[in-house]
Amino acid sequence: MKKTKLFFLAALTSLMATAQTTFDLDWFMGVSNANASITIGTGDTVRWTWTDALPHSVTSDSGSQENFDSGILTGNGTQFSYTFTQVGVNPYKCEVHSNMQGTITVEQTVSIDEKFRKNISLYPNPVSNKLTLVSLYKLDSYKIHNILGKLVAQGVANGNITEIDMSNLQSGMYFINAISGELQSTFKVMKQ
Ligand SMILES: [Cu+2]
Repeated sequence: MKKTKLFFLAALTSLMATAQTTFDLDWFMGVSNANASITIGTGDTVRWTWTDALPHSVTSDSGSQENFDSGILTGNGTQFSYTFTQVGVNPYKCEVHSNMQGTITVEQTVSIDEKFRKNISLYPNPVSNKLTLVSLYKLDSYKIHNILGKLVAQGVANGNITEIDMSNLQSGMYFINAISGELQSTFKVMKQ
């Protein structure tokens, strides 16, 4: 009985650990390198969506681990997907606009929780007033606990970029809990 349960748990864990993800990136004139760059696991797919009416391509650059090229496509809502299978670094660009570029970093497949965590950044830290949370997963909500574990603030997150006003919190260490569906991750932030 015990062995069966353990086996089931192990099977479930390995299933979760290899779940593949599709990451969405907006692709448009003026996109920043940071917003066009992402860390994924082997077997994950990146899907670029054209969000302006200009012609663009998604084209791997020299030195890229894998070769991919959408060709030059035009049209708001146009999409190009590519599944990365090799560990490595993939700089890419738009062949029409040389300032549109980013990097897809592919690591050995990691759990969804790890991917979630790796694709969230918070700044500034330490923070005085406004904390910005950038996540490639669209966030639903956030919670802030103090060092004693007391919930001191919470709110609805606003998709990929969430701004949190921390101006009325006392100085000290806080734990920011970023939540997206079933996924959540906690980050330490110092309030000045
Ligand atoms: Cu372009």
